[in-house]
Amino acid sequence: MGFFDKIKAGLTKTRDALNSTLGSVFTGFSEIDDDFYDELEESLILADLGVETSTKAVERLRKAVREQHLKTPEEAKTALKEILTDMLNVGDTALNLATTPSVILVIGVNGVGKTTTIGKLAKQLTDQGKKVLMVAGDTFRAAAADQLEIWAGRSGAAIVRQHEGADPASVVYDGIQAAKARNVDVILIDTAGRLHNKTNLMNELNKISRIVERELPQAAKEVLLVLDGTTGQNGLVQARQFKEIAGVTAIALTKLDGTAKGGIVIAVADALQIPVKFVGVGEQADDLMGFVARDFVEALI
Ligand SMILES: Nc1nc2c(ncn2[C@@H]2O[C@H](COP(=O)(O)OP(=O)(O)O)[C@@H](O)[C@H]2O)c(=O)[nH]1
Ligand SMILES: [Mg+2]
Repeated sequence: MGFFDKIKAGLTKTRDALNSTLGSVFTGFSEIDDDFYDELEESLILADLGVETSTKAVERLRKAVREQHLKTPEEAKTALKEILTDMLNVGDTALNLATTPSVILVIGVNGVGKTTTIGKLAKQLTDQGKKVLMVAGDTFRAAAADQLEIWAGRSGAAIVRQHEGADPASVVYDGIQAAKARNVDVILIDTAGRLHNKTNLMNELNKISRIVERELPQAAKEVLLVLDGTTGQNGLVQARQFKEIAGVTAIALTKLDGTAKGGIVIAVADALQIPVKFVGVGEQADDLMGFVARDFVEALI
């Protein structure tokens, strides 16, 4: 299955939901009037674009309709797709892997899909011929490292782990030394996500960042925030907190296959102005997809 078909399949629930609301807006109105805009805004909010982003999108559509003299809802639909695509384009969607090694620190709340996303990334990167090392920085539960171990088996990526309860920063230190010794291309760092204690989490992430900065000052670094797409606007609240504490450079939205609220992707990109670089649409390695704004919007509407 190509990218477009796959993202389309992954977004089935969202598209079905949108079709029943948006679809009737675009076919139910013969002209573009205030009622049209009101119903449009309501269906965007229902798809979880959030009030702020939905309002902004509709404002921009009003402007486009005025300036481009659009007459029919069908023309407005095309313009809306352009606007949503543009709102999603907030930066480079490719990972910055410019140096050897480069570092991807993966953060996010418990259960959102961090470890799975790392495993999928490890598989994809090794398939591209890159040498990958995963660091089991979630030392809170041994199961997290075991889970990475399974992905190491699948992908041929190396893994560095310590005992349960070990200091995550020390595991990261070990991982970096191993990566240097073995000429690794990409270091993927897993972390625990216990957001219930913000200060602890902030200290832990700061400590990890300091080690990375000290040991690899020249390396290309990404801080990849993983968000669970099924949590809707809650994900946005989490994202704001992580943005504040960890200098997020990229976002992965997982579990879009399990939600009718895939519009959250647009809300997140727009509200945070951080590029969504990946979307997860299932549990297999190739279910993590590099993000293409235009294809996403086409698959959505
Ligand atoms: N359907 C689906 N499940 C996913 C996706 N990403 C992760 N999961 C599942 O979500 C659960 C939690 O994932 P995990 O990686 O352990 O989360 P972590 O606590 O953030 O490390 C696991 O059962 C994963 O298989 C996805 O894109 N789609
Ligand atoms: Mg995990």
